[in-house]
Amino acid sequence: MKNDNEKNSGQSPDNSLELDEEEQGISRRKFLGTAALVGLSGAGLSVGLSSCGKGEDKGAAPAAPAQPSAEVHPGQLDEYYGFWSGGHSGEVRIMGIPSGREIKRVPVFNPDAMSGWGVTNESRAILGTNKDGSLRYTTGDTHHVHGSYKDGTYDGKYFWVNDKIHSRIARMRGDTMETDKITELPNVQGFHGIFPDKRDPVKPEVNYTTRVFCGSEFRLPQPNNGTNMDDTDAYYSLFTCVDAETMEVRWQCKVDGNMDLVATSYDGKLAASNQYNTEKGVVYANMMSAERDSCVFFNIERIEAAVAAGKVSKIPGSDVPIVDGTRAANADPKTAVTCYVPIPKSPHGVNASPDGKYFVCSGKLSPTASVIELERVLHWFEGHTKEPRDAVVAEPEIGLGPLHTAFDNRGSAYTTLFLDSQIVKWNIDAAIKAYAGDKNVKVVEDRIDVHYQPGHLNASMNETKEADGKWLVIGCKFSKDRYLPVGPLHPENEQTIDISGEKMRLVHETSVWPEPHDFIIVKRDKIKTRQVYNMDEFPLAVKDINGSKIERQGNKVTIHLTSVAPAFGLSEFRVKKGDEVTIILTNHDKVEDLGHGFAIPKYNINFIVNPQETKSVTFVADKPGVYWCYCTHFCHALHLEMRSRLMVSP
Ligand code: K7E
Ligand code: CUA
Repeated sequence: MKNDNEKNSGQSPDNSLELDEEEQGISRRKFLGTAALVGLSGAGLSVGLSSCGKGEDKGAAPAAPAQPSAEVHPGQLDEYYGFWSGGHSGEVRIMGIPSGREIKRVPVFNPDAMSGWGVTNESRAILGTNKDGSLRYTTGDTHHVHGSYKDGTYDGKYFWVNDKIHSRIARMRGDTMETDKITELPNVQGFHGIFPDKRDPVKPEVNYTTRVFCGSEFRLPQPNNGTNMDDTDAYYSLFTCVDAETMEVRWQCKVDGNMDLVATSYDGKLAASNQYNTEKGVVYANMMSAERDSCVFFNIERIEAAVAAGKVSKIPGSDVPIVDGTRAANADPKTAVTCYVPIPKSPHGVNASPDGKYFVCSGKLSPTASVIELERVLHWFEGHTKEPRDAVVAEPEIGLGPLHTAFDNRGSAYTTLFLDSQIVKWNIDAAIKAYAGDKNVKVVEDRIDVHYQPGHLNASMNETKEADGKWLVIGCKFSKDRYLPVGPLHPENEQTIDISGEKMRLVHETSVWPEPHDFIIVKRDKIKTRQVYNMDEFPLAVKDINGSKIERQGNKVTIHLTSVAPAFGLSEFRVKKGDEVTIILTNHDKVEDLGHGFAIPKYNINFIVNPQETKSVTFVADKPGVYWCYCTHFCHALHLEMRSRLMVSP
């Protein structure tokens, strides 16, 4: 283990013994810069795939005392929960960090045969169904998971995740780690960035999350009904505010450009989204012509005042109040609801520093990271500064293809360099001094190769005031040669870096199935889960342990069923062909992890019930014969005997 650590010990590629790392970084950048940027405009972001990270790790960092290890021994628990998006799997995954062990896959937008998500009546009601009873959507695309806040840090109550494909926001409960609500956002496509607010901007007592903000990438004609598709200049996108508790849409704000990621300030006053394609292009080439795009800031208090005053419009077919946040409508800072801060070329990612002072926004076609001082954005809104660009207080050159930035608790930022296949560690204060003209500061503190093409990264407790600067996990988009080949599609690679010292140290990697985008790393004591449900939470519960029975009303049959290992409350039940059958199953077992499954062959039914949980399914008994309903979840020595016989007479 130690040898491995040393081998991958975070030295930058070192072909010359004399150059210091800063100089190397720059020469490497200059060398690659022209070619890579030319490549970008032609062949897309895949340039550099074959040239990166070939055995360049040489030498070891000076041995620091008691270096943290990512190894978690058998029987030991991880120190952090990691909440991972699952990309086009439509799910959320929970990992132990630093070990990288996958602990749970939470079905969100994806039907799931184990839990019965999309099968049970309860989950289908959350997912949404069509008039014919079919699921409204069976696909999803999750990118960003974020947790609810209290006092500037995670409170473990809720987690939200976006669905980019159908513009839905889902909420997962922190105590059961199951999805409990899904809302489809109206009037938008390409819902990508998502971030909860951290407190209310005007009510000091509300020091916790009450809103979730959603950016949308794609501009659309409105109303989007096929009558106005050719006037692409009139397309626009909307920033959406969702109520954290009710999950209802509160308001939307019309903006220019495509919105990407979202960040929120610790005082609740500002939310922001980085933007690309401020050119309003509808084809690729036109989307990257401008030298600068923006990071658009939303003044939450002013938007909500406009909503309260009725200064809103509506799109036919939708009741959501819309505030005008376009540039043209917000030229006067004193009344503006939005502020467009110019940022070099197609930024991807905006992240809030844990000291509450800055947002960092990186231009993926520019080798820079822009540091925006929030105080100065507020000054602009008050009319004290003239240009939104005055809010930029640093813009260091850090490397090629900068995407996302994470932070430690010592003033350093860590940015993924997609094209360089590196993580760069840089100092925020030094960058600000350098921008102000100080030539003697060293901005870049360290670089490390990662494998390969990193997208998101996140540090432990990073997006809170309790950022602890211990672990940094990198979501590498390509694993290439790091795992046994498994056919055309390789896994992706999550690499763990120890950031507790001056030098970054790569200590661990684990494969993940495509495609996680973003993740958060939450100290385990922030999360309070429960393992046993309360039967009273379920209105349909069959509470009497001897209460299993069959009820018939016309051709509607309800089977009230209990489970106690290793038996269901009824060993058989008879219905007639054509009956609409509802099975309500309450698990009376109370022992932690003692769940049962319930599967009906040929009827496409499969779900589990956790201890003290109730679930129901409804189906039409259209196939006569005997069907053995069996327990799918190993529960008891006599688990195979745990069955009930469904008999459908012709
Ligand atoms: Cu893949 Cu946050 Cu959707 Cu960046 S996003 S990499
Ligand atoms: Cu009950 Cu297996």
